[in-house]
Amino acid sequence: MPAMSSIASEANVDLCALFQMLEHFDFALLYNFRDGSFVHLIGGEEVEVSLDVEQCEHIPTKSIFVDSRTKINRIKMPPKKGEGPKQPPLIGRFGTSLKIGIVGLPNVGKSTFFNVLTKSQAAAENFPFCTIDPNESRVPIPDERYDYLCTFHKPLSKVPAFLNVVDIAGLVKGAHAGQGLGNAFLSHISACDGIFHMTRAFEDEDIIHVEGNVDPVRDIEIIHEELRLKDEESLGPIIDKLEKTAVRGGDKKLKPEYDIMLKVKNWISEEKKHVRFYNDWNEKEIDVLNKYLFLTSKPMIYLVNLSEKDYIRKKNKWLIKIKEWVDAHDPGAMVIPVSGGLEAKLQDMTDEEKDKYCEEAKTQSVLTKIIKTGYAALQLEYFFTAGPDEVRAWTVRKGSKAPQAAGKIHTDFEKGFIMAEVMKFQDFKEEGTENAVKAAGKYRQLGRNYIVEDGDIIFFKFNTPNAPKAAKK
Ligand SMILES: Nc1nc2c(ncn2[C@@H]2O[C@H](COP(=O)(O)OP(=O)(O)OP(=O)(O)O)[C@@H](O)[C@H]2O)c(=O)[nH]1
Ligand SMILES: [Mg+2]
Repeated sequence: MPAMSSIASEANVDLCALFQMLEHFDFALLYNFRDGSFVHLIGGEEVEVSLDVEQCEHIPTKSIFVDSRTKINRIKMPPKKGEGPKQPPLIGRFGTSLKIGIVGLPNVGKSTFFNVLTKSQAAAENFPFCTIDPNESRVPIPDERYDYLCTFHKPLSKVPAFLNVVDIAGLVKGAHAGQGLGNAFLSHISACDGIFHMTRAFEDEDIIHVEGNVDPVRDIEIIHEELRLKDEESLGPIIDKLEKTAVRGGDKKLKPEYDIMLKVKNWISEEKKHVRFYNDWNEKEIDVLNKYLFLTSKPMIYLVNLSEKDYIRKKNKWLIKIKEWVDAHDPGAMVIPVSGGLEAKLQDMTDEEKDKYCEEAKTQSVLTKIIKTGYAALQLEYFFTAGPDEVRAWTVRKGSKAPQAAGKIHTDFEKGFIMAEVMKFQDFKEEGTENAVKAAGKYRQLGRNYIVEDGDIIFFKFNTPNAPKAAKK
């Protein structure tokens, strides 16, 4: 791995000028086109040489070309707590039983990935359209806090949080018009709330590629276009119907909805964009979008399927191209490199074998990160109830208030809500016991406006006659 200076000098870049330029950046990443490697530069001074494709997902939009071979991408530092960018608008079904679908061209490794993710046995063979009916399974969310609580309480019953994942048939060009599995496929995506978009960046002549060669950027565009065209098609009858009632029928109540749908139509059909690319939908617009649940409004996470070798060495010529494409078209979306082959291999090993293999290859599985990212993309989080009877994670929508969270356990908890007694996991771990947390003044009694935070350990107090006993701790 060459030092930053050698890359820069190879590229005939004036180092002083380069550093001056970097002073404006928090953190930068220098990309060498010749070997596809990365170099990190921090604050324009310290040079930390490391190669880390995982960082790809943090690279936002702005890029500066230094010359034809070398390029600097600006990287924003992770936002400080409380001052992060505002969350993208939440468009989608309300509820907590949400699912995320694995979408992509046929034969790119979706079922292989689904199997390792969910420890399932869905058919994954080397021919397009191996999957026809969707396979659905749920994956427990790995969480050290949950593990700690289980070890601490040794409860009779343990219930972690789950991510529901659906393995969907491959999509080909023309699917919106019925090609391949066409509309059936698209309706399976429709039933999902988020998308793991899997692309193939591994070369293997034995594995059939429906487009003839490996080109994940082209493949991403094919999928995007199919989803967009399907939304365009769905829009037609919606607008016709609204026009009939709201415009010609004079139903004034529906006029705002009609106007909103015209705006959506313009965005999808004229601008040729996905619904979620527009960040400024207002509340009324979101209400309408939530009614129709367009395919292109679903949050998308890009999974780049690499060969084991590329994944381990963290290099692949497509990664930066994919990242650039995503930044330009779907800003803010995550790109996560994965190797279905490696993950499948690791899964067949014992824990010791796995540790040894990963240590020797200097690599690690990325499944946990993918699961957590998928869950967060659905804007879900969980709180815990914990005690000797049960340790349990309860899924809620981000931003839920205490009574709503209580309602997840039992509707009576919500109706008769008195207060939430809340411990932060970190306090519990540091203090050692609930009593110690209380003694340290960190056990809080909070009212109905308290917004539950991920990982809170909560005991609800409520008063409803004839209700079951309070949530067990
Ligand atoms: N070399 C290599 N082959 C892979 C990898 N992942 C999957 N494959 C192979 O690619 C073929 C297709 O894999 P599947 O998981 O069935 O692909 P799919 O995307 O579900 O395909 P459809 O259901 O037909 O859309 C199988 O022969 C897999 O063994 C990988 O990371 N590397
Ligand atoms: Mg499949």
